[in-house]
Amino acid sequence: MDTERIRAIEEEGKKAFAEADSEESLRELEVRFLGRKSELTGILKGLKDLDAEEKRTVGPLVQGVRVALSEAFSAAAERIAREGRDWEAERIDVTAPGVSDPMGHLHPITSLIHEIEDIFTGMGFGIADGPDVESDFYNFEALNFPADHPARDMQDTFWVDSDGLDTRYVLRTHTSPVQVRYMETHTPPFRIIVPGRTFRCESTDATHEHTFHQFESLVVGETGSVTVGHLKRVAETFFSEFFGRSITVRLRPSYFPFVEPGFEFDISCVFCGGKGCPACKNVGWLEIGGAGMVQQKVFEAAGYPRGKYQGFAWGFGLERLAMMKFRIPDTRMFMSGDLRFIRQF
Ligand code: FA5
Repeated sequence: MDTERIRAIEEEGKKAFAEADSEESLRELEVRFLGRKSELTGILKGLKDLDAEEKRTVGPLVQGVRVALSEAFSAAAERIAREGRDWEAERIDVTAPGVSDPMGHLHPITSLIHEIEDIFTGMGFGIADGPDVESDFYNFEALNFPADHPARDMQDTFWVDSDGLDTRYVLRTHTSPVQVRYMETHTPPFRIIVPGRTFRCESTDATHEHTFHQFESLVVGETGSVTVGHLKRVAETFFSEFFGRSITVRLRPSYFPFVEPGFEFDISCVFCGGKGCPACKNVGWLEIGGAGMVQQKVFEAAGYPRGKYQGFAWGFGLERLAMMKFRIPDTRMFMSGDLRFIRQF
């Protein structure tokens, strides 16, 4: 075996790989020097026919050349890849300001619920909730709206198709049903708030939506321990903190079947402080929601003995409150899904 020839192949191959200047020519050289039909592979295949003495000298020599040529090939491939790169195009300006991904954020109503929950939990209130799809019993019956009672017309109702069910279901028209649900499983004294989504089947306008949010509050204790005075004081404390200014609450007699006495409650105008301005139509007060002392019939529906407990409840619309806080002219904006509106919060 011609060991000179083997060394010559090594020299030739190394030189050729070092001079290769394109991927294409490199591939051709790989076939020529390392391929299945290359001279070197031929020599490797012929090793088996050599005698033992020759095998010992030629074998390691051919293998060594093969390794050396493989390395020369890899080095050339790396060099060509490097030379072929457009460094200018790949330049990275490490001093350029970063581009941040767009981040979502909470809906203004959700943020408001969190804010209100913070204020109330600070006053020792717990937070309760109930289902959006509610039975007639909790939404009406247990709250002293008997079937066919005209008071049911106070709240235009979305009835859920309840064929085949043993009770009728509605999309809850207010958060008050949670009062009864909570009382069924808790014994006074307690104080809770109930933020939640509510639905009414009514024509929409700037102050009416079919889907909106209410905020219920319920405080119950032994008879004589919870009064209308507490209701007024808690409401004033909450609204003053919420609006960041001193707020007075005014109660006007009103009717809700589940409270007695019942009130509409207003707060002193958050814009003019009660002097009179366009926002409060010059009366100095803003209507907020309904309130009252819990009807004994509601306690009874929840399984409490008549006369043992006394409590107050109120419920108000969150969107209306948000409209005052952020000076939003139309309640329908909250549910519009319009990002131009949502992004302002
Ligand atoms: C009620 O829903 C009673 N459950 C409130 C209550 C609770 C009274 C506890 C006594 C004791 P009313 O139907 O007035 O009451 O609704 C309360 C508030 O929900 C309203 O003052 C208003 O702020 C808001 N609201 C009612 N309907 C809509 C509507 N369609 N769109 C937006 N807000 C509404």
